[in-house]
Amino acid sequence: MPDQSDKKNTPSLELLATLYTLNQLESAAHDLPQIAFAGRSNVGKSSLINALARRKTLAKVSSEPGKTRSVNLFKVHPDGFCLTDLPGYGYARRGQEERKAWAALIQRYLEHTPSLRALALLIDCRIPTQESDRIMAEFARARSLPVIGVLTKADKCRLQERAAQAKTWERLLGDKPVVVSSVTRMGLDELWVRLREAGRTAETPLNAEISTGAPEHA
Ligand SMILES: Nc1nc2c(ncn2[C@@H]2O[C@H](COP(=O)(O)OP(=O)(O)OP(=O)(O)O)[C@@H](O)[C@H]2O)c(=O)[nH]1
Ligand SMILES: [Mg+2]
Repeated sequence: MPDQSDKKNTPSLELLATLYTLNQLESAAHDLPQIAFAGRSNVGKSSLINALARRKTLAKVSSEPGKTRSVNLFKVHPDGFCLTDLPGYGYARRGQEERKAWAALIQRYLEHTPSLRALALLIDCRIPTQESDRIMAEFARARSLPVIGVLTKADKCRLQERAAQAKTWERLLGDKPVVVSSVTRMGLDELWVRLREAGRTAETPLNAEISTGAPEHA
């Protein structure tokens, strides 16, 4: 049972918008900085958002892949940036038309959200690297979008397996992934630190000049 001080230090999340269509995406025009949670269907994106918020039903979760069908923006308090829960990619059993519509929604979101500051790329620690994950990592690299690698479902994975996956992803992303479990809460504090750092960079360009320590002119 987490103690009260832990709860006080954990930011809270508020559902800000649920967007189903390209039109809604365009008209929403949210200019708050955003960190998108991307990953294959069933990797645990929505569960991780719930675990980060210490809430059970904030984001919709299902054991059946393809649960999240919309782009969902959760505002982080008190920081002011958003975590964006995306539909998962790579779910073969959906109809082709539906998969195309989702892919278009995800792509449009990623390509046309100027306030997107980073991508949290979620990878199931039990599943070998998939082409779709590599494509997503390459997409971010090509746009100089920072990627926070997140290995999910650590509770289901042996230590050795996790370490091997972490190495592979460190090579691909150039940075160590955070290993998490939404069940045991492993790695969540570390992930919050990484997310808050990435969310904060949104504010640095303006302030950076001011906080360099350069002497002021009278
Ligand atoms: N054991 C374990 N199960 C998890 C964990 N995270 C998620 N799950 C389970 O994995 C399944 C899928 O979780 P979701 O959070 O809905 O996955 P998602 O990535 O949002 O899936 P889509 O919305 O379909 O893209 C659910 O049955 C969750 O309970 C975890 O850390 N450990
Ligand atoms: Mg989901």
